[in-house]
Amino acid sequence: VKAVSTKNTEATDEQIPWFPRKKTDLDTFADKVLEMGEELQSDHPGANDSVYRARRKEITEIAKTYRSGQPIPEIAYTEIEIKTWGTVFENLVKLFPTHACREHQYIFPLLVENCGYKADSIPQLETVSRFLKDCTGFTLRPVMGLLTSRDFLNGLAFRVFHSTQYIRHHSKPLYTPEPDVCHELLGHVPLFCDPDFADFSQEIGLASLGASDNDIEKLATIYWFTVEFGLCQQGNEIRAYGAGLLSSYGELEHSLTSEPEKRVFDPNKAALQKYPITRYQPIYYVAESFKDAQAKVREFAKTLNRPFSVKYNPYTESIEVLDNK
Ligand code: HBI
Ligand code: FE
Repeated sequence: VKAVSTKNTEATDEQIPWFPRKKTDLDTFADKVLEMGEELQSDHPGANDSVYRARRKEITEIAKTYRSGQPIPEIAYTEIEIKTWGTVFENLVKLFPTHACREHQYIFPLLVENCGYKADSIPQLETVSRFLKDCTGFTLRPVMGLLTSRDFLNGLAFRVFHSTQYIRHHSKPLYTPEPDVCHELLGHVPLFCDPDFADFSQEIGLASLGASDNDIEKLATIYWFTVEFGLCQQGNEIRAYGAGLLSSYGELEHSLTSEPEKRVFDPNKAALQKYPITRYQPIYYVAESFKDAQAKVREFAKTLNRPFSVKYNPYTESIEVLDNK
């Protein structure tokens, strides 16, 4: 194995970018956030609301000081926040029976029963994380905002999903320009409860460890077309499994109409596909199954240029680096 940098540095020909070797290494990502972490961009619905900004700061402070293994502190959500959640919740549950994939439909009632998913209360990340751990070994870890693609994908290698804990601004309950607790809990969490989907997601994460910047870009694009905006074939029907769809009333409906183009999932093609981020997707990829998607991503990962392979050891919660590719 070539020299592995000990700091977070850019990839060079001689150097493999630093990557976390054990789960606790993810603590180093805690205060590394991109835009809209503590400071909201001017076009954000909450940008000029000082009460909202102060609230965000209060909540992101938890993520900043969180360390691996600790219970995630509870948030006493306000009436306004709960009302926003309720609006999103009520709208989405109307579409789930006809639009969500069978894995989502199977787990959703269990989240209602075990984690208190309902319109008039926002589930706590700690409660959800414990349930998720029982299902697939995935856990949640609070995050201040958007991480780099590299850091975010690296977390998946350890079956860790970085989750925001704050909620979108109440002025636009069905819109958010960034992940929030509605997107994480209603979109992502149900799928991470599925063993095949969990394996698929970890596969992308493992491929991202020590990958070149160019390969990170490809893996992030595959993540976009699967974990965020994926559709899947279920019998004669196409259904949604991507969290960006399952947490957006408008796009969930749009995705299953005949308007957007639907293509069979092929990571080699999806990795290079351009996509818009501020409007509904014009193209969706349809997976045959999560097992099939995982096998395809594993084959794809072998074509990336990384001079070693990795294996996750769940007993030590650490990565084993294998010299041969
Ligand atoms: N960071 N906190 C957080 N949540 C995400 O969903 C997220 C991210 N960073 C990058 C990202 N998603 C994706 O767009 C891909 O780049 C992996
Ligand atoms: Fe997401």
